[in-house]
Amino acid sequence: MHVWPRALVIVGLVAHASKAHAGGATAAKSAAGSIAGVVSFKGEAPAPKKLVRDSDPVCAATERFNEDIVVTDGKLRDVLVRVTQPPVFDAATLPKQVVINQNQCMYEPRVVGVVAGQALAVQNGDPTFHNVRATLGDQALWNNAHPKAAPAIVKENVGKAGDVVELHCDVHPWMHAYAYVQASPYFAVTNSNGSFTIAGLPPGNYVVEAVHPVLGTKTAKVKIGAGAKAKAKASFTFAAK
Ligand SMILES: [Cu+2]
Repeated sequence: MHVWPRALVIVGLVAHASKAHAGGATAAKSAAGSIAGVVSFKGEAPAPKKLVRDSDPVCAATERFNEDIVVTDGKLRDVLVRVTQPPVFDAATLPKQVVINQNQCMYEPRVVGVVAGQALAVQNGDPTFHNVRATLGDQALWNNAHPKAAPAIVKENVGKAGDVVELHCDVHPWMHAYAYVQASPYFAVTNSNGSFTIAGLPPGNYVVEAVHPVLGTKTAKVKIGAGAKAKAKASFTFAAK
């Protein structure tokens, strides 16, 4: 007779308990609740700084600006907003790949969320040579040459939930992107309007985390109710460090 190792049983119990805590229900992504809001930047936004890109004529053909902190009318781009104890989800319904393109010698988008198990595909839309070097903190992960017109670089295992994988190009040192590995698809990344919506959440109490690559992390508590109270709001404000 097979005896389950004790550790396995305990892990199973913990997983079940956290599921109940998150939303009180095992929900599909079709639940009616949502958390929407805006991320603002308080104070004077850093002036857009033009990047010097004369080293490569392809890059020099367009004018682009430093994207460490992108503020438009007081709203902050590139903030990843997620619920910290997400309901369960069906991984089979997720897109197989999250795509980052290299366009005008910039990563687009600069910030993505990748659910653990999804692949990351980096495309080269530029008529020039890039390399894509990935790091996790101080750790080197991989480094691929990416000549023009070459197929996408596809990485099946980006990392584990919580990892922040950073992409760099050594040909064009201003290029920098962030792939936040997520435990669930219950996240959104702000566009230049600073707005986000996380949909498909069942009623419950949530801790919502907003993460910016340079400005850090903010959290908020949000309650999703039933019926008319299913559409919850959250807002975050970052300031210069
Ligand atoms: Cu490059």
